[in-house]
Amino acid sequence: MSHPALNQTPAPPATRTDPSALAARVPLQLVGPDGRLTEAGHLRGVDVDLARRLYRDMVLARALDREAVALQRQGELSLWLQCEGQEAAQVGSVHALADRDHIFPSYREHAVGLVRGLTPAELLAQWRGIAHAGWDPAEHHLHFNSLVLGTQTLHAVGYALGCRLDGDDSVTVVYFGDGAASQGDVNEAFNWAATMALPVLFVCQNNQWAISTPTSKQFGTSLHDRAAGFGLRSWWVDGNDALAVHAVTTEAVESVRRGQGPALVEAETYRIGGHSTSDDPKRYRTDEELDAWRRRDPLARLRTALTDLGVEAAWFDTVDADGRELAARTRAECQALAGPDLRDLFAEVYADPHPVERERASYEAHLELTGRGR
Ligand SMILES: Cc1ncc(C[n+]2csc(CCOP(=O)(O)OP(=O)(O)O)c2C)c(N)n1
Repeated sequence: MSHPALNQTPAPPATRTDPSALAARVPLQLVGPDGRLTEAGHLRGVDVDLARRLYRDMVLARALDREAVALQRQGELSLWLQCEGQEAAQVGSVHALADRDHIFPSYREHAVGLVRGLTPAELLAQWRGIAHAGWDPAEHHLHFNSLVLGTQTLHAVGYALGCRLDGDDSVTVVYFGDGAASQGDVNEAFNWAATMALPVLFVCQNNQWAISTPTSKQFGTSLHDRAAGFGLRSWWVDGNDALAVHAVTTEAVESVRRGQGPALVEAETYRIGGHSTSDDPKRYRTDEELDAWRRRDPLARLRTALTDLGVEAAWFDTVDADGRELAARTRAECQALAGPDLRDLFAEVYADPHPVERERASYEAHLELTGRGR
C-alpha cells in the first residue's frame, strides 16, 4: 500500500508563477505583436539596416525550414526538427555575437547555422542520415547538434574554461530549450559557470512545449529567475521580436565579455510546427493556442515595423525571391548529397592514430604474409 502522502497532489511551491501574475509581466518588447513600435522601441530607436538584415535572414530560415519539411515528407530526409516560429529568437541572438564567439546548438538552431554561413547541404546531411554532423565546427565556430537534452550546456562551460585558459576573449554561447532546463546537466552548468565566473551566455528558447509537456509542468518559477538564483545575470525577452532579442543579447554578451560572469537570456517564443516530423502536435495543443501565436509571427511583426519605417514593397519582393531561391537550392543540394562512405565512421574518432589501428594493420600484414588471409 502506498503512503497516503504520495496520493496527494503536492502543494505548488511558493514561487510558482501564477498565470495572472505572468500575464501582468511582459518581457522586453521593442516591436509589439501588432508590428507597432512599443514605448521602449521608440525610446531606443530602430537601426533600419540591422532590422533589414534580421528580416531577410528570418525569411531565408523559414524558406529552408519549410522546404526541409517537404523533403522529409517526400522521403528525402529521415527526420527534421522544425524551427518555424523561432526565427526571431535565433536570428536576433546570433547577430549579436562576434564571429569569434563559439556556439553550442541544441538541434533546432537551423537559422543560427544559416547565419553562421552553413550551406543547405551542410545543414541537411545529418537528417538525411549520411553524416554524424554536416559541417566543420572549427570553420564556423559552431559546434555539432546535441540531441541528448542539455549536454551541450556542460560542453559549452568546459569549452569556455578552455578559452579562458588559452587567454582568448571569445564568449561561448549555448542554446537549449525549456524542457532541457529540467535536466540536471543544465543546472550543473549554471552552477559551474557561475562559481567560476566563466564567459558563457546561456540562451533558452522557451517555445512553451517539450514535445507534449507544457512549460507549466517544467517550471516552478520562471527560468530567468531560476538562473539569477544560481548567480547568473539574466534577461527576459519577447522571443518573437527580433529587434528586442538582438538588443538584449547584445547587452548580455557585452556584460559576459567585460568579465561580469555568465548570463542567461530567456526568449519567450513558440514552435509553430510539430516537435519533429514524427510528431503530431494536434494531440496535445489547441488550435486556439496555435492561432494566438501565429498572430505574433516574428516575420509579419518586423515586416509591419519596417513598412512603417518607410521600407518599400519592392524590397520585400526581392527578399521573398531570395527565399524561393534558397528553397530551390535546399532541394537541389539535398538530392545531390552522396551516400555515406562507411570508412568515414572511423575517420574522425581519434585525433591521433589509435594503437588498435596499428595492431590491426600489422595483423592484416601478418595474415597476408602467411597466406592465412581470407
Ligand atoms: C536526456 C534526454 N532525455 C529525453 C530526451 C527525449 N527528448 C527529445 S526532445 C525532448 C523535448 C525537448 O524540449 P525542449 O528542451 O523544450 O526543446 P524543444 O524541442 O522544444 O526545442 C525530449 C524529452 C532526450 N533527447 N534527451
